[in-house]
Formats: sequence, C-alpha cells, structure tokens
Amino acid sequence: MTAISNEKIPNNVDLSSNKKLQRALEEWQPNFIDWWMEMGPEGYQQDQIYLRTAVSVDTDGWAKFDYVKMPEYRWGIFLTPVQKERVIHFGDNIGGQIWNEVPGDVRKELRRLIVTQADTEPASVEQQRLLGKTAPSLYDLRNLFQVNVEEGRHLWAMVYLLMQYFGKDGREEAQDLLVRRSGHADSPRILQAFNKPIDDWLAFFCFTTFTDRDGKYQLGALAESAFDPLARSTRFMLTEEAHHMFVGETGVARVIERTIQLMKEAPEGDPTKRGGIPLDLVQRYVNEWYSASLDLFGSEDSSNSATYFASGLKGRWDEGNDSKWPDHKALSGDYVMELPKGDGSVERHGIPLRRAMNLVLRDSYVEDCNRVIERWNRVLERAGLSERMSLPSERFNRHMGLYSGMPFDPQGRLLSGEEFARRRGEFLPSPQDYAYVQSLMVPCYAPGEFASWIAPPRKGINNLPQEFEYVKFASNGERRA
Ligand code: BYC
Ligand code: FE
Ligand code: FE
Repeated sequence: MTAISNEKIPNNVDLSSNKKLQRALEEWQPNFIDWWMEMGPEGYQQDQIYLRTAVSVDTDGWAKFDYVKMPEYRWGIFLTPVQKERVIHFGDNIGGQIWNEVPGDVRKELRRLIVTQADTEPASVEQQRLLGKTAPSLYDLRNLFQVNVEEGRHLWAMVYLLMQYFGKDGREEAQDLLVRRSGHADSPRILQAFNKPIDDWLAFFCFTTFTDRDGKYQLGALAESAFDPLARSTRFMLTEEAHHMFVGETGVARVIERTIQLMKEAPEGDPTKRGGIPLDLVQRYVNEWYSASLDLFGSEDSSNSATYFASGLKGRWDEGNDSKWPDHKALSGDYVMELPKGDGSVERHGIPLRRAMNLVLRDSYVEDCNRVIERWNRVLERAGLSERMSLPSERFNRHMGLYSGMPFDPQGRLLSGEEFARRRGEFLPSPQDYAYVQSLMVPCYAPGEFASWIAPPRKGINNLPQEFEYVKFASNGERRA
C-alpha cells in the first residue's frame, strides 16, 4: 500500500504534518477501497470517467475536470476556511466561543449526529451500484458516477471528523461505516430511506431530487453548528450537493419533457406505445420518494432535536439570518400540528418550539420541494398541457412521527385501511409500474444518443457538447451483458 500523502488525498487540514491522522487513514483507506470495489458501481472500475475532483476550496480550484478511473479518484478532505469572528449564534450558549474540540458533555450526541450523517453517504452508493448497467446515455452514466464518488468523499469528510476528534471510538465508528450495508437484514444502514432499493433511473432521479435534498437541509443545519470543524465540513459538502439535486431535478424534467413529446406523437396520445413513462406513473414515484424523505427528518416532536438545538449542535436552515429567525433561543411558543381522527374530528398537538426543530427544518425542505414542483409544472404549462405534478400531503405514507402508519391519501384525507389498500396503486408505484419502468431500462451508450424515455439535457457537462464521450470504456462488450 502506498503511504497517505497530500498528493493522494487533496486536503486543507494539513494532513502531511498530522502523523496521528495519517496513521488512522492509512489503516482505513484500504478497507474503503475494498468496500468501493465490492459495493461501488458494478462493472465500471476500469473505465475512464470524465469527473470533477475537489482539489481546493477556492472558487476556481474546487472543481477540476478530467478523465479518471473511479478507484483512482482522489477523495479529499476539505473544510471551508475559518471565519474569524464566529461565535455560537443559537441555543443556550449564544455569544459563547465556538468549539474546536469536542466538549465532553455533548460528545455522545455529536458522535451520533456525525455517524448518522456519515452512514447515509456509502448507503446511497450501495443503493445505486447497479444503475450503470442501464444508463440512458453516457451523459447520465457520468452523472451517476459523479454523484457516487462525491458521496464517497462525503464519507471521507465525516471519517476525518471521527478520526481527528473522537479517538479510538471514532476509528471504530469509521470501520463500522464500511460494514453496515444498505438493505441488509442484520446490519442495515441507520436511516430507513437508505435501505430502500433504487432499481431504476426514475427512482434514482427521484432519490437525488428528494433524498439528496434532505441532505441539503441536514447539512445546512449542521453547518450552523457550534462545533466548528463540523460546520466547515458540511458547508463545503453543500457545494457538491447542488449538483446531485441538479441531476435529479433535470432528470425528472427530461422524463416529463420526453413524455409530453410522445403524448403528442404516439397513437391515442399514449406515451407507453413509444417507450415513454406516463405522467401519473412519474407522480407515483414522486409520492414514494418524497414521503420516504420526509421520514428522514425524524419525529415532529423530538427531545433529541431540542437537545441538539439547545446545546448548539444543530440549528435551523439559515439560522444566521436574523430577519428570518429573530429569536435564536426558541424558548417560547408552540408549533401546533393537526391530527385528523377516524371519527372526523381533528386533534391539535402543541409542540414546544425547541422540540419541534425537526419539523421546522422539514418546513424549509418542503418549501424547496414546492419550488421544484413549480419548475416541473412550467414544462407542462409551456407545452400547453393541463396536467400538473404535485407534492402529496405531509401526512401521506409516513413511517415516522405523528402520522406514522395512518392511511392518509395524497390529499391528506384519512381513509379506512381497507380503502387505502384497495386504492394503493393510485398513490404509489405498483408492481406493474416497476415492471414497466424496468422494461425501459436498456443501456444507451452511443455518444449523443438517449434512451426512448428521456429527453437530452439542455447542455453537456462543463460546457461540453451532449455528444461528448463522457465515459471511455476500457473494453466494449462485457458491461452490456
Ligand atoms: N429511520 O427523536 P427522533 C444525506 C430514530 S441525507 C430510522 O425523532 P432525531 C444524503 C432516531 O435515531 C441527510 N430511524 O429523531 C442524501 C431515534 O432513535 P432512538 C442525513 C430513525 O434524532 C442522499 C428515534 O428514531 N443526515 O446526507 O431527532 C444521498 C426517535 O427519533 C429515523 C442526517 O440525518 C429514520 N428516518 O432525528 C447521500 C443528519 N429518524 O434515539 C446522502 C444527522 C429517526 O430512539 N441526523 N430515527 O434510538 C440527525 O440529525 C437525526 O438523527 C435525524 C433524526 C434528523 C435523522
Ligand atoms: Fe452526501
Ligand atoms: Fe448527495
């Protein structure tokens, strides 16, 4: 094994003079590579992928594009630069010194937050590992791999924190992150959405739209943290997250665009006659992944979230914005939630604000998701169609929190269990839906060509043309099998 060096691991944490961290990473890195070969994108480890790599945090240096084989990707460790005057700006310790070490009294909580964040990153790579085999174009194949290597880097970012600040416990957690497996019966990933299969590209685009967007909001909340190394690590991760959400949002938009075109061309306006994906099917996928992603915010009433806020570990979205959040202590006021009951009555739940922080963060997320839906609807509107996409009610299909396990429909009306079961196929993808989408998943690897069910993007990556060879295969043939 080659020694860890600045050249191998781009970083701005002075790795070359940090012997202890070097040693810990030298032990971990081969296991990471083994994990990547076993659980990373299957069948493409020898190919040349046109990827961007973060080599510094400067605006012009952080995204360098070049061909690289994925196992040779330079996973780096970057934190945004230190802000001189930063003080704790919410919770019980407002105005206090930010921390550059882990305070003993929040060590357990902080470790748990970092491990939970870290766990999602390799989980998503595992969920997506077979998608390369059915990519609708080289452009999309490259985007998938870009997302995958960056989630790998996010794992590195969190492993750095564990190793640098949590001693032996941290090193053990770093190993365990390579042991748990998405969907594994005995050793699953921590959060539920990261154990769901992502078996087709529509699911991938919905996941990167809605689940990576949970990442945006969770990272944003951690970027407010009083633990400065966590704040600066997650702040930098947010710059990468933008691309993941772009892949998802434009992916779904391109599906819609193609469907519109086929609705106009195909016999009886039926897009399935020409290998397109009907709009109602897209809506059911949206319902599935949006509701699964809402679960990632945890319970609406959460003592954990109150502790995180009080101690300054995790803030709200854009907590530093005083006009948005005039009160950074959040000690007064209730967040009132409504819970419809089977008898037609409505129960009102008042949640003390600090205990409602999961919900407050989720509200910011929901607003953002609504903007995505508006942009998709503009595509439909411009084409002169009357159909519209929508977000299901926050009560729909929930497995966490107050609405968990209750049979609400996407409009938020409480149904009987029997009616929900009967109409499930209207709301969520059915086995037939999955089978149909799967039947469209055939690879399309000729440069500039796209599968039947998706429109080309407006432009290529890094201002290159659509027909650029974003992936150069080491040998033809094998991956088509
Ligand atoms: N599934 O007090 P509560 C990303 C557990 S995505 C299973 O309401 P809390 C990415 C919870 O642990 C961003 N279990 O929860 C995206 C607790 O367990 P205990 C990931 C769950 O702690 C795409 C119990 O239920 N980052 O980066 O307030 C690709 C009671 O829960 C779930 C983070 O999540 C669940 N969904 O909030 C790649 C940030 N939810 O104590 C990457 C770090 C809760 O009873 N994590 N539980 O054993 C957190 O801030 C919090 O842990 C959560 C949960 C917001 C997730
Ligand atoms: Fe990530
Ligand atoms: Fe992401």
